[in-house]
Amino acid sequence: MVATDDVLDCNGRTLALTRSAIMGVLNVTPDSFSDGGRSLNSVDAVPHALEMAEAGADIIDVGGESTRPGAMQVSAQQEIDRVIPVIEALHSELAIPISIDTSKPEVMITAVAAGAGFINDVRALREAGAIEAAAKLAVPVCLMHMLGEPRTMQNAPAYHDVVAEVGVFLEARRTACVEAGIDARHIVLDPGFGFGKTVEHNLQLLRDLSALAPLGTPLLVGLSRKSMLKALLGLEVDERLHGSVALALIAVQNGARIVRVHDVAPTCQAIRLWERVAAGPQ
Ligand code: 7PM
Repeated sequence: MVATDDVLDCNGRTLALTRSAIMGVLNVTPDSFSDGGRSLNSVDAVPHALEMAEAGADIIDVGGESTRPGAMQVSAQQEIDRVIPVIEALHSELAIPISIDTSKPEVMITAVAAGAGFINDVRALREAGAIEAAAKLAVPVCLMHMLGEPRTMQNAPAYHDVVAEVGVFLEARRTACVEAGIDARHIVLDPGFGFGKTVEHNLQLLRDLSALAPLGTPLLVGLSRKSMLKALLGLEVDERLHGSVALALIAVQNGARIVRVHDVAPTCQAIRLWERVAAGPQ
């Protein structure tokens, strides 16, 4: 088991993992599905991020590429044009770390130069040049499991044992990253809920999340507003707040150290209350 520090140094800003951390989602994409078009550009995105920080976010995840099945491909330059003004503004207006949600090495390099201190990559640094770029930038990275590619990942995903297979993939990516020179203490793993998974796969991963924790690396989990809430409760995107809070809380109870959420205030309240209960008599 790899020793993990209780704090991550994110380009000079600290992300404490002594308690669960809340990652607020900031989409800077014209086709983002779940924020009702709120964060279309840097003008709207910056106040929204400040609001999330005020509500208790520990880190803001800025993304300029939609990973929605069937979403348009975006060039590195388009992604840079979308996210860099937002990262620069947030870096000057906020004290918490900023995460860049990208798979492209050019975007990682430009974002970290603009003040980002964490790389969230749904492709787990498998794009050409990404692992080398991340190693050189020396910021923490989140490696996520995805079966296939966004365009096709929901076409009848199948596993023999989803928890074991996701675990093997994450372990292999972690090893590849350490061999490429990434500090093991800078690695965070994510089972990738909804990324090439059926509802049953998602439920099994959530149930057995702690089976991924002995990998010795902090787990990040994203369940906020995801379509399993449609499948299980019939909820449309704008109706998924309560279910999302419940799923985030279950994830933390089962070992998640960072939760990636759209609705920071209610998630933060639920998790802080549970932590106080779990802490026992003071
Ligand atoms: C359409 C489908 C739009 C899915 C947006 C999404 C995760 C992530 C996303 C996650 C990490 C969403 C997702 N999900 N990064 N990026 N983990 N690390 O619901 O689960 O936000 S995009």
